[in-house]
Amino acid sequence: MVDAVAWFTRYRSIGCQGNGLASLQHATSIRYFKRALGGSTHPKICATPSLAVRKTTPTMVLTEEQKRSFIRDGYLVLRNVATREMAKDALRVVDKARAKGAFTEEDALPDVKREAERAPEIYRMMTDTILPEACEDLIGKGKIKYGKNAQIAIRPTEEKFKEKGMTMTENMPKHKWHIDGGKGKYRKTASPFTLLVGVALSEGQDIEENRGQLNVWPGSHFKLHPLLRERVQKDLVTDNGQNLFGYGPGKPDIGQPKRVLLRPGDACIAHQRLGHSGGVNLHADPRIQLYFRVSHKNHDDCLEQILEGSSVFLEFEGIKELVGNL
Ligand SMILES: O=C(O)CCC(=O)C(=O)O
Repeated sequence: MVDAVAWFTRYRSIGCQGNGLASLQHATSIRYFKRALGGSTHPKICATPSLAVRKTTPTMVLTEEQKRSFIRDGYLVLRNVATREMAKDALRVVDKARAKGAFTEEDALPDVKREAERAPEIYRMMTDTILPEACEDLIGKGKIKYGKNAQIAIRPTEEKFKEKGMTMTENMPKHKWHIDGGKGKYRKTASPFTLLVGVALSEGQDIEENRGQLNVWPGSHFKLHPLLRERVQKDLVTDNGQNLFGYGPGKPDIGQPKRVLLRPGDACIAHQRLGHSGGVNLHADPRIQLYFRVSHKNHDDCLEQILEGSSVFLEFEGIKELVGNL
């Protein structure tokens, strides 16, 4: 019964940032209801400890308003995709790995880190939520595939910024954004995946202060897509593929950053071409977040086309009517 109450509470609270009840969706409610009654609603996950192809369902979780805001801003916040309990379980896995020394700057224990990133408590923060359906709503039903692993992203307190006099509320420098690169063929085409999906684990990120939140540059996907094409064509992507526009202040001006305010179990889905960054953390506690990378299942076959194609939404079959000629 307690579970059924918890289900009802979640059923009511899944929604877009600033629009708590907007996406009350039948299919989502059925999923949680079945889970509350003890029925298995878990996606089919292979025995391998990495993110595996998930059985897709013919459901729709995003409202038209949410899809339109994703098109406009390049990102979308979804509240309560995972329960607090799921987030706490995942956090325990991270804490254990940290206690063993993983996630130090030197990455002294990569195996411990890898093991943590493959733990079921971690990847179910993606697979056992509405996030796969939300990604399918954008990319197309039955059209998504996952990157190999989850990423555990930790942002410890950054004393050096405090020493430099940065205040709790001032914006991070406007050029401190990046978009993710990749290696090999992904480096050459600047398109390692289609969507970046972040799920918050640590508390305190819902406050408008520098607490290490993900920062996004809303709308920058429109500007960066053609600029990136130009860079690739001129062979200007010269760093190690992690940051396609380099790091200095000579980068294109894409406006001001916005902190993405999340509570544990909330998620943010961002277009791969959106300028983003982990924010400065001036708070006493480390910021802990998960990232999953999702692609259109034919992503590798259309890398050239993505680069040449005029639309930044080429792979977004689920919203093509709303995208129109953008
Ligand atoms: O730590 C964060 O929130 C940002 C992570 C990030 O920018 C990335 O993984 O590309």
